Amino acid sequence: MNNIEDILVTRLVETYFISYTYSVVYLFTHQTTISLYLVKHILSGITRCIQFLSAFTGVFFLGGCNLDTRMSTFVTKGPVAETQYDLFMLTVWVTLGIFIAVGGAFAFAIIKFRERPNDDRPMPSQGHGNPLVEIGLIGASILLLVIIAVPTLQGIWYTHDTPEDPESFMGAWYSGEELAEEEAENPLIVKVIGYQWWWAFEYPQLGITTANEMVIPAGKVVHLELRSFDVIHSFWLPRIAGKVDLIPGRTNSMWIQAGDNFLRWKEKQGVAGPKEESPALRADYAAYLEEEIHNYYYGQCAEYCGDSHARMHFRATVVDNEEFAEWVIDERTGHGTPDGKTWDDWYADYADNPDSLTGDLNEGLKLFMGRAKCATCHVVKGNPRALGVAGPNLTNVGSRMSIAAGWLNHRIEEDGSIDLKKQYDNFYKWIKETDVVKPGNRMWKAGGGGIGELIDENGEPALLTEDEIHKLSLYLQSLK
Ligand code: HEC
Ligand SMILES: [Cu+2]
Repeated sequence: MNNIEDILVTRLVETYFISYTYSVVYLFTHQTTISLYLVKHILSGITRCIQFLSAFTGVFFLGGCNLDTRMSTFVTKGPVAETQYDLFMLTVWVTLGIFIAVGGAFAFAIIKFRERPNDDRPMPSQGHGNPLVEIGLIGASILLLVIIAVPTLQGIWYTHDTPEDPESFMGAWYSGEELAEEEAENPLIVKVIGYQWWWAFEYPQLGITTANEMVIPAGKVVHLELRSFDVIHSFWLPRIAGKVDLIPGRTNSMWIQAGDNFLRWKEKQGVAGPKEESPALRADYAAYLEEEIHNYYYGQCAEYCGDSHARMHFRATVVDNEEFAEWVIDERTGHGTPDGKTWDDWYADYADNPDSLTGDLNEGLKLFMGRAKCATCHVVKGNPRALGVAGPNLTNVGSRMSIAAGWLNHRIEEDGSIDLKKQYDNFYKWIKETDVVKPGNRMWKAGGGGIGELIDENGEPALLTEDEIHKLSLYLQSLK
């Protein structure tokens, strides 16, 4: 979809550059051959060479443009991004029209009225404006602005007002048990909270919180509430929707949807009327939706927010209804102890006889709760004492495809699975030198609470050893 327009735009831009190059080449060769202009004016010849080469490089650079990238706004998914794309295209066409009209008049004037050798044409009459032309141009500009403004305003409202789509109501597709009855007629709500430099995603209806990777059901309306913990951030998931700012002290909202709902899909198929509903059609729609599932979208903070702004990414994974329900249960249940003890027993041993807790995972967990201070900033659901909220929620962090707000990736792009070796390396690298991975981040230094400022009993700096980092990394990998 949208392919023809995509191709057209690329071709237009290319054509523009190619014709520009052409005209430069033309002027250049024309003048040299006919009047040995270049010999006479060798310096201006060199300037022309430079102009020519730079135009030529421009063409090469454009050849590298690929519109189908993972953060492309040209290859869109879902109604919000599509609406924004259509608006963009409308603006492109209008401005292209202006460009051709103005550029055409300009080119015409330059060519027609240029000075020629032995030119004895009289000076054209010098006027100071023509009321008809001026009023006409003002009128045309207003008209063009209105043509752009109306759909722009419509688009703003469209993105803001979460549609009432009965098929997206939680009651219609969500099969988990945690849902309160009064939520049955609401869409899924996700609270997005921006922190320097990561994202929290809360699902208030389901009582879960995750970080940096949101999970959403395919083809369903999802209502977003956007807030900020500190400074202004901006939510931008290019192929699905964007951008709305997260502003301190205020809640903004928008909605997103990955893939079309049944109605919109039918419209696109050209099947008219809300009545058209046959099992075969439903099956086709289900097959379409199946393709949307397991799509993985890349997002980014789009408002400069400090040191590691450029490393404040996030992701959205699209799943089907059943997987979504399973994911919710996983997130709610959280994690047990490494060897299946109850947490009470584990903490009793931890206090009285920590040496009895052996093995890499137990060692890792002991560090996590103790010397390394991880639990003071991180929640791990299930663990009754890992309750810190200064950092991302680490429940199931071992199932996520990336860490450090999407900056360290361990997803295998071909099949969407996790590269375990890389995951281990990423955890290791992150714990060892978070300050290098993300300069300025709040985990390394947090006014004496960060892991870059660990101290021993004597108050001496005591950073984590390689062996400790190894065990912590293994422990984090086990959180899945
Ligand atoms: C002072 C609070 C603090 C402490 C202590 C702390 N962290 Fe963090 N942690 C953070 C913050 C803040 C982030 C987000 C950093 C960013 O992406 O900008 C984070 C991010 C992470 C992440 C990446 C999560 C994700 O989804 O991207 C992991 C994993 C992690 N911490 C593990 C640990 C471990 C292991 C320890 C103990 C060695 C630890 N943290 C100690 C605050 C803390
Ligand atoms: Cu930001």
